[in-house]
Amino acid sequence: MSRRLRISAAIGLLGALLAGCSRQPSDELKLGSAIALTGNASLLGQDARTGLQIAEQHFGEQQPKLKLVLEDTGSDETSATLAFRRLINDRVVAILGPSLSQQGFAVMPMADRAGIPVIGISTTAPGIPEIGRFVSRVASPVTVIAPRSLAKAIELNPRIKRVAVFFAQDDVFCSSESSIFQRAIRARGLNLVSVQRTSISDTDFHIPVSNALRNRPDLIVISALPSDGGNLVRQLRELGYKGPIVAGNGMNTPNIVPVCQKHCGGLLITQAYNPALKNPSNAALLQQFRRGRSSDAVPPQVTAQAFTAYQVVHESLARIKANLRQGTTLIAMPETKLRQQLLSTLLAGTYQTPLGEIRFTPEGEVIQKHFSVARVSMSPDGRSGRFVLLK
Ligand code: 1QQ
Repeated sequence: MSRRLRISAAIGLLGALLAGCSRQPSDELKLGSAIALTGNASLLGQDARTGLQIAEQHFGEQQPKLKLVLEDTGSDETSATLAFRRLINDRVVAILGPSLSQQGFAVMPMADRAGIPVIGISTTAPGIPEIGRFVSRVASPVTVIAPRSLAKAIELNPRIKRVAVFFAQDDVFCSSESSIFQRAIRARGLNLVSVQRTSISDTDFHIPVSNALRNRPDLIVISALPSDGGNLVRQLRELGYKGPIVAGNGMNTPNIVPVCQKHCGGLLITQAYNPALKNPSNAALLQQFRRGRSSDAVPPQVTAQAFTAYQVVHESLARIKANLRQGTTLIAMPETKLRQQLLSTLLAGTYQTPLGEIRFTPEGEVIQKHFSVARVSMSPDGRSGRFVLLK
């Protein structure tokens, strides 16, 4: 053996001995994420990708190291199925996503059957955590979210009596959100004057808008996805509606701004994320998000939820790793055992995240404390908008 080889072998041995004595050997695991990067829902999926990439940078050098494997679910169930199949075949330790509940009901059972923890980033429809033992979410359910924006609209406009509702009937989340809105409208003694069924692929809303406006509503409540919802808002204003509009969670992204432009101004949308929150995770999210943007840029809700989903998996794996016998690794654990331990550790933990403190019910439902309602405020030229949180 040459002198150089002998020296590097000795250094290697010394390194291994030191690692064995003083700290656990390093681990690198694959973390899957399947989100909508194409199609209507990609306006939401882009926000998720930003949050995942920021989390990957932030947690990147901390053990265990997670390599993010990102797959595009498109905006339909078939593409989501292919994305989930690729991640399952890739033997990822967990899956974050998908973007829509409509896709979640189709693909989360696949991860559940494979025994892979799947954590919903933005899937808020009722029934998601109940899909199976391995299914949880960091997105608070629409039952908690929807009534808040309605309450705010009434607080701001106490004379509201007549409400018209629009919902995309071909998306399970939009239908269930609308049922919740409609129940809350009736429970407040308001008059539901019109219910208009639309589609997530609609671009022309002249007929449903005219039908609704004939009933002289003084509030309009929309459950739609970003591009159909944005077009609907624009056409409501173009056809003369001047009253308040409540938009549901499917339109909760600044990416609606290029669609409804100046007409987005005034929309009321409940937020599960408050950028003013002070904790280290949110500070990290804000700092990375603002790189290359303005110093007061605000991450969208889905960006914060995606960061949070990554964080809870990373912290849970770090906890499991800290309890391993000296010298052993997560990658050496049987895959099934590691995934089961990840699930039980994840559900047992409490996390300080950009969404505030969160934890989970035994069924995998997120428990989150704070919410607010934002009003969209547009620049005079209608080119840019901000989600301003109301008191
Ligand atoms: C769901 C949702 C999305 C429309 C918002 C990201 O909440 O499908 O459950």
